[in-house]
Amino acid sequence: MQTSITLAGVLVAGSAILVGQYSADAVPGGGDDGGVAGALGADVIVGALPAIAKYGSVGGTAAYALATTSCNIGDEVLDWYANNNDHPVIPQNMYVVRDGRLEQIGMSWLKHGFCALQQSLCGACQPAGGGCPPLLGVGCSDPYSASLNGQQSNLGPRSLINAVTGIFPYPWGGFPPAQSTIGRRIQVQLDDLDPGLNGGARYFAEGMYISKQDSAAGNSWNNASYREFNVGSFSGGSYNLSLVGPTYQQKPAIFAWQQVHNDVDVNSIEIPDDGIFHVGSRASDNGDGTWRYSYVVYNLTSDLSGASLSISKAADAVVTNVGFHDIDYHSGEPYDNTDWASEVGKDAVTWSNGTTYAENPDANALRWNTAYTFWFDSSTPPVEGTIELGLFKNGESVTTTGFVPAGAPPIAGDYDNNGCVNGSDLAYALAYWGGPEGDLNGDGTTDGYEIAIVLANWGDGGCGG
Ligand SMILES: [Ca+2]
Ligand SMILES: [Ca+2]
Ligand SMILES: [Ca+2]
Ligand SMILES: [Ca+2]
Repeated sequence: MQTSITLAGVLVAGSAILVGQYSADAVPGGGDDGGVAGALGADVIVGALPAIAKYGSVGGTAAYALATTSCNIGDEVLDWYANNNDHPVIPQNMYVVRDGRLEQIGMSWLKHGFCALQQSLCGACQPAGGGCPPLLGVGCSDPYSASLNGQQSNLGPRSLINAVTGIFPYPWGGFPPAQSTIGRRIQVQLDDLDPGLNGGARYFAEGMYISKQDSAAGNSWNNASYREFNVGSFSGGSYNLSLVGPTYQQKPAIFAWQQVHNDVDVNSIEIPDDGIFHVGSRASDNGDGTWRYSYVVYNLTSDLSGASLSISKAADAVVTNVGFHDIDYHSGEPYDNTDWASEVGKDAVTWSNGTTYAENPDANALRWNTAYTFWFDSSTPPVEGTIELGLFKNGESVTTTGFVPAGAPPIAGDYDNNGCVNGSDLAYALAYWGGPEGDLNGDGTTDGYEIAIVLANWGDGGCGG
């Protein structure tokens, strides 16, 4: 297998500590995303995503489940008790990269762990017991098949989990029974998979574990991994999906965007006493005098959650085609799925859910293990600038950097610097006639050449002459 080729863009230089199985099936993550591999304490990761199960569709919504093999790469035994909250919970997601950006297109409820085999996917295992004990030994791995992760009776809601602490009420209740076929499983729209509607698209599945022991040890930064899949033929009410290539360990699927488009910039925000966001940005030339700006904000473990995104811009950057894509909760989760509204201001483009936590705790927030996508076109090329993320539960905000629209380049002949060329600038050129002030071509004088520039650029910048 030629995995060494695909590794180049993923393994960061200087990432000396590698864990996991370095093979055609898995690419080990390193300590480059906010933590140190092999940290002390219990440390669960997703070592492999080996299979997908499919369940047909209802009304255009298809259901799938993703097999996940976890590893304990820490130095303490990891609790895995089924009948209390001392066990991991396991969300599964799907994403697509199309039209130059990554979008989350599928989301499941949480599979609750219920005993662990003691296998050796990630290396030497010190078994914590025989058979399937309620513990995962140091160095050991535990496989959950796709059908187990799709077992509706053992899937619980995301909304009860604090992703920072890994704590949730157990037993949980008060939710409607699972709808047959699609309830609680990864739900994805058939239109998002249809090859006729998604030419050139690439697809990625993501699995994650949350465990309160792993969280308490400060080891939850590495709990998501992703793997590519292909969309095949249609049968039994949905598309057949096949996983391809390695599992990228300890990296959420936002890094697949960077894998497909190497001009994606990803920066991480670690909020003290809360969790981690990854913020990706990309700017590409549309070839028609405009640039497309795309942003993905992925909440890995923040309980505060996101409520708004603001992209700084130069005042004269003309912004059009503003877009937004979220992922809708389902199967009885309490959350509102209303899309965020956008506003193009003078100095920023902003999306917001338009409310506060106090007003509506179930508003559409960017909660843990979800990615929202934002985009627009601008008349100007990119510079590095400020991206501000508003936090839902405390109303504060955090910032990082990424590609943002620069100001318009100066127009030759715009002597009064008002962004356009017209009679005012012609008057300047005539006033400068014969002298060095106003010279545009380095010959030390303002003459017919400068008048010609003013006339050639007449009306540029939008003042219409
Ligand atoms: Ca971990
Ligand atoms: Ca929505
Ligand atoms: Ca002017
Ligand atoms: Ca001149």
